[in-house]
Amino acid sequence: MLYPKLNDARALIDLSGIWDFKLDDGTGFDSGWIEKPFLNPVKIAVPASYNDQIEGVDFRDHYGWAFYQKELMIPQMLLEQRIVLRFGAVTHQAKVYLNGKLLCEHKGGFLPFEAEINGYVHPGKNLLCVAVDNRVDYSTLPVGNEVGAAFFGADLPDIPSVNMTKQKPHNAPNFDFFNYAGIHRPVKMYTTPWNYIEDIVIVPRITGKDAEVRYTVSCVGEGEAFVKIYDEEGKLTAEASGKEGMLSIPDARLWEPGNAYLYTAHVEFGDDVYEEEFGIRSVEIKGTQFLINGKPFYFKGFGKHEDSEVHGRGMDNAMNVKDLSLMKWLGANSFRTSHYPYAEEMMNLCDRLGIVVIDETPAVGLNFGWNDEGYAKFRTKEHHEQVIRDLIARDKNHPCVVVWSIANEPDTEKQPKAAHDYFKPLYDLAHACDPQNRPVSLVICQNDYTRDITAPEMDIVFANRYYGWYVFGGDLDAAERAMREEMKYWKNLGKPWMITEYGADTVAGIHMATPNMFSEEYQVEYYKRMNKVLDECDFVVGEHTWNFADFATVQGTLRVDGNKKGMFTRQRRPKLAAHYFKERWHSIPDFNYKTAK
Ligand code: BDP
Repeated sequence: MLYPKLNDARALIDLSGIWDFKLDDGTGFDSGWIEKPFLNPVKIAVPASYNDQIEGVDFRDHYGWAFYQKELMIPQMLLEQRIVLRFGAVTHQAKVYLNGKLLCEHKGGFLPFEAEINGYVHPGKNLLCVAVDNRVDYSTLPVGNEVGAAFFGADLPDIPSVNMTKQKPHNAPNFDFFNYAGIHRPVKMYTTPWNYIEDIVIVPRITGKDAEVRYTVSCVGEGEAFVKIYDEEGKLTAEASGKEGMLSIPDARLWEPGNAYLYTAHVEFGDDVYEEEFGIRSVEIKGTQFLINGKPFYFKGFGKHEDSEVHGRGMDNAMNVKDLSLMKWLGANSFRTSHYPYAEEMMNLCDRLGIVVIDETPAVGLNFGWNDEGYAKFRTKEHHEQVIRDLIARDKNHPCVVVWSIANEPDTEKQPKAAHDYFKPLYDLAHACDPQNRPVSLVICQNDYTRDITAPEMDIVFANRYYGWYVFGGDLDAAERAMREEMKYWKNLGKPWMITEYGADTVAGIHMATPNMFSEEYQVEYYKRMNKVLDECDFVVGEHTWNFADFATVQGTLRVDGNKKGMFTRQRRPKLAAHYFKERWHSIPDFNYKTAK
């Protein structure tokens, strides 16, 4: 899916701003909320989560539908073209109405969707209404526990005062981040000519000093397609006609981590024009190495979240720029979009700044928790297939993306065969969808790894490990021994292995000469011990700490004002560990770290 752009052929209108808003009271769909402007609406900013913008538990912990409205002015001249309304992401489910009529519906809170609106609007004032559902359950990604009051209560002794049927229906996320909701990413209206470019696929291949670029342009309507490739100085380097073909780029400049170079494919089709940026780089796995442009790459960076005060999970360009700037400051070169696809604006920035991305689907929470029915309970398969298709369709041309992560911490141990039957087809699907055929993996959790038959079949092993925190918390000697012991097992697999999460909750400001858990010193000691083991293993191709910054979670006895495993506070102030990693990562090169030893 193309990112909306303003150009000679296309108009673009950003609908960000203050919208009208109402939480559903159970009557929203039946009492005309989608047809008539609200009386006394709440004013709310778009894009952003609604939860933290307005005070009160009702907003923060709302369960179910909420309604957004906006008056949509359509100038007559716009109607001469095809008009598309596009949402960057609405979390988790959306129904969009124009002048009371259902325009489109979308399931999944982290990927874009769009619809042509010409048949739904008239010149002048129109009413746009977006209904948003934040409920998570066994059919959604991320997964929520189905804590119907009766279900939860069923396990409890029959004591009237603690009977859980007293609880209001609420979300019970099976994941460790706050279930923010709302119109999270920009809403845009753009136009195209009636015959238009629908999609562009670019597959570069390095051939010695030169490169070949295979392209496909999908178009709607009649016409001929032309493609011109420009370099960063605006010099024409190759051109071709036809909807698919191969272009040769002599003396190609490569896209490299930390040293990005972007070409522009200028595509014309009839009256339509679109410019897609792309990079020339290769990604390949050879033995235990992860190669970018033929050289062994070492991932230094983070698992992240899209999370900040007030905005919640709302797209925040300033925060994205800041986070990448802090990564450069630290000498990091990469991150994983844990635990859902990030905003397109962030992906564009990573292309431009040469930051390497592991691109993850929203499949988190596919583990059994306290309820042991296993895989049979999940109703996610079709939706999971859909998010893999849509994620790859959105991000396929990004040079920054080097691996697809199809899930975070599913249970691959208690029912190894059921897990394999669920994930192997999804792994195959991801490969089949990606024109660049990047490596595919999933992220495994701390468990009896010897029982797992799924991870060993992935192209690279991604493992989250918490020795020294959830396992052997406070005992770093035991933690180091356990980690070293486990690595012997993985060494035999003969595949590249990367730690995708490791960390210790750390409350900024707690200092100790003899480090205890939660102190800044413990976080540093913990990382030193783990890194010692990682450095001993030549098949380890990267270290992503958990997490880049402290982030909001559901309330609970394990979380003091959120998850505190950040290397930065939620306000992006560095903890002691940031200074330790700054030194470490600036001394680890992006390429040949292990091979040079
Ligand atoms: C891992 C999860 C991550 C959590 C982290 C933690 O992948 O989402 O936030 O543990 O507990 O299991 O901090």
